[in-house]
Amino acid sequence: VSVTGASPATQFAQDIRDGLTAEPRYLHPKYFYDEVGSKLFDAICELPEYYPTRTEAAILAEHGDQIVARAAASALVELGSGSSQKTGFLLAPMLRHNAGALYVPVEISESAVSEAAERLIDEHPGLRVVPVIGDFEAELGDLPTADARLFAFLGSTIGNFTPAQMHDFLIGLGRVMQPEDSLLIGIDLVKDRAELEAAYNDSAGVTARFNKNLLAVVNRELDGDFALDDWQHVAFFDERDCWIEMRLRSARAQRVELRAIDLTIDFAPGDEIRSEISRKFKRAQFGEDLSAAGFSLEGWFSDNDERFALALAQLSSS
Ligand code: SAH
Ligand code: AVI
Repeated sequence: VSVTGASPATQFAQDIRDGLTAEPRYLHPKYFYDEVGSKLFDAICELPEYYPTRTEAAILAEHGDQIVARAAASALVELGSGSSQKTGFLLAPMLRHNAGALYVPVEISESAVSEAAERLIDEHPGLRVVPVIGDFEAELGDLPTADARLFAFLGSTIGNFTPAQMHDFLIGLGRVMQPEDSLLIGIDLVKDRAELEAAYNDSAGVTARFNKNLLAVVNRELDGDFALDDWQHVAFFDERDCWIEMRLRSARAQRVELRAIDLTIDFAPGDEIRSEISRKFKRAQFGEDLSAAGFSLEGWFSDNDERFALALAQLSSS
């Protein structure tokens, strides 16, 4: 099983060069997740301020059975599965209906997926796991087939796409899905600014370490010399675009060299690099976004405070 595209190393070098020479500068958030970054993300999920993970887990605990029953699926394809902490809420009911159910995690972080696969096989006897290590934004090659598959994209990772990227991603997904398949998407909902901003500015500083780890990844892969202590973590809610924006801000005048790609960049004090956006959604708009990409919204599961939601969708029948 494979995904197609340029070799990961070439793609990485190209993406970093493009992002750091663009105006404004950016880095692609998929590069957060080396082994250290994946562990830091897991630590974020445990933070008191980071409500999305525990809220989504509670929704899945309550509605997982019903979601799986409605999808009538014998395979779960999970995009950006990470350490698969919430996946059991879908796998357990699936295995009750179909003892030979199949789990297909699609993940860029090999370390996260191999640990998760071992644990899940231990916890769910009979489960078959076929990991796909690769980029879910690339053409999704030959995914395993089944009578009906449930595609899951949890954690509001879809919010890390711009609106245009999200549209293209959904169109691509529609092409690899069959009419019998279903799609479950976790989305973080618009709420009070203070609560949103606290989730990305935790008092223990874990999100700041996660953000700066992106520079450590670039240093390692491209023989770079970003000095992590000379960069500040910035995260704020941009009301106009309705997203949290994370940036890395240069604390002083500095020159950075990425020797492997012969790139030298001078940063002034206060210069910034955008490292992530994390969109916050509203139900009506999300339904429209789904239909614009050829899906219809079939189910909506949320917590009482409407902090987070799971949208269940199918390909529109036309
Ligand atoms: N689904 C988990 C993890 C979310 S973190 C949860 O809900 O907690 C986002 C995950 O998506 C990370 O594990 C990261 O490695 C993966 N990821 C991000 N961009 C990716 C890409 N383009 N292709 C494949 N995986 C990606
Ligand atoms: C994976 N993704 C949905 C997380 C988010 O909230 O956008 C990544 C993250 N960034 C900072 N904290 C968590």
